[in-house]
Amino acid sequence: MEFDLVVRNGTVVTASDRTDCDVGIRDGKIVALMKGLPKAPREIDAAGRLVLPGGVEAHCHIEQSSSLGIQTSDDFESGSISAAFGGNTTIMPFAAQHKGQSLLDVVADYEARAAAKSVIDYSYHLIVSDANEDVLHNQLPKLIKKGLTSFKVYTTYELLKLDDYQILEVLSVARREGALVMVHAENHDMIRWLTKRLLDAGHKEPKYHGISHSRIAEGEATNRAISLSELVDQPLLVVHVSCQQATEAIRDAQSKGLKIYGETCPQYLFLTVDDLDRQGMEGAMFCCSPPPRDASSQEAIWTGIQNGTFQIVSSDHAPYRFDETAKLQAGPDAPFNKIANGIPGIELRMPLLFSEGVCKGRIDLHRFVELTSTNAARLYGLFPRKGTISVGADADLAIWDPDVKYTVSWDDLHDNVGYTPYAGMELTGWPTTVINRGRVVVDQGQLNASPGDGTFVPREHSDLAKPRGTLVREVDPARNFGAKIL
Ligand code: DUC
Ligand code: ZN
Ligand code: ZN
Ligand code: ZN
Repeated sequence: MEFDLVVRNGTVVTASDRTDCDVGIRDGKIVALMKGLPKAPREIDAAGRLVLPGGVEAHCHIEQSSSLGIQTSDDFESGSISAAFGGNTTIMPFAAQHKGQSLLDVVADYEARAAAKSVIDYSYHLIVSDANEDVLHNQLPKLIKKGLTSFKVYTTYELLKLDDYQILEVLSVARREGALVMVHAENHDMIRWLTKRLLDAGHKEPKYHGISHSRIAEGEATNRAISLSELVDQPLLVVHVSCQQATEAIRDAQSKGLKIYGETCPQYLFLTVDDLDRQGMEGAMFCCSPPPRDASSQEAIWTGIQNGTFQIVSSDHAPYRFDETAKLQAGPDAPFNKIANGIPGIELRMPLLFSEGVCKGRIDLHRFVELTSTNAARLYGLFPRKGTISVGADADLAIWDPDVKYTVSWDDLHDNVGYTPYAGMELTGWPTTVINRGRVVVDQGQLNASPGDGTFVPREHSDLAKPRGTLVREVDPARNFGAKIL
């Protein structure tokens, strides 16, 4: 058998297996996994290194304009390059609808920009902010058929939020068409009420962002979103979970047998609200929603990672520069509620979890692979093409040096943000070679790909997004006097 590329002598680790073997690659696919493969035109010696599936970054905001019109600093070029250096081979940012826009136009616009610029493979989730009849019953079904099988809804942000009725409508479209709904769960009115009281009392510094976005608001909205999902019998993924209240709500739902999934992010493991309490406006660099919380929340999130409450760890990379173009757009002493919500992290997502999770013994390597690659591929309909190392899968590999030690500095990263919230952390382990569909995108600190080399990956319907088929009485014709609702 002939290969284009052989990765030799590494330890191949997937969510389920660990094998010392070579990886034979032809036409962008993995075609052989065994020791002693014949020589290929290109060879990579992975001795002493770990060969893992490339990361699937399933929550990032790239070349996106916020609901208030603030532009992220990373476009599909810098965003995908930064992702690749951090061990990712697929990114799934959002194609974000603003009210009044056609989702079809929104997707066409993102597709044109991503196709021209991304250096690695990509898909998108949709953000549905205008759940009108045409969007629900015409546009969404069309886009799902094109392989965009997931969408996010918001319970907060004036210009994005859907009400409960609209979320029920979105869930039932997802149920009929086979898509997965993701929810940003925070109680909008609690945040609004706290914000007004804080500002009226003169508390405007960035740290009060953390107070206004209460963990109780996150817990309430998470519970409510789960109830909506239960009523419709349609699975739901709660994204960027930051606190114990929401974690417990998800775990309780799971133990009742509901198909509720959870995602968390590095900012809830490694940052706290104290980071928002910095000199002057510097706390703005750490303002994201939900906000980083406290040490006991960090512990609750680690526990949720360890006990399986969370299926994925994503970056929620929402790159806003700390200058007048983004974080400080509303002025050098803007009140906390006028600061763009979001922090960067696409390149450090996996290195942080590898170092602080695997190297410190909190999770094993298989769990690391699941959380950063396999489960996202499964949830979002990319598996087994992505998310694992098996014959027939795309040759998407990240070859990790598990021993290299370094201090985090933004100068070493490849995004356009100008800072990293994780500066100064001492970490172990880095993905030194990254291969996407057989192309060596990154090797020993060098980028070997050009904008546009990445391709759009249509997604299948995910089994994990299928309804349970166990209907609550209210929607079950056998128990609701025969009324067919779903
Ligand atoms: N939600 C996100 O998903 N990302 C950044 C900010 C936000 O509120
Ligand atoms: Zn967002
Ligand atoms: Zn969100
Ligand atoms: Zn996000």
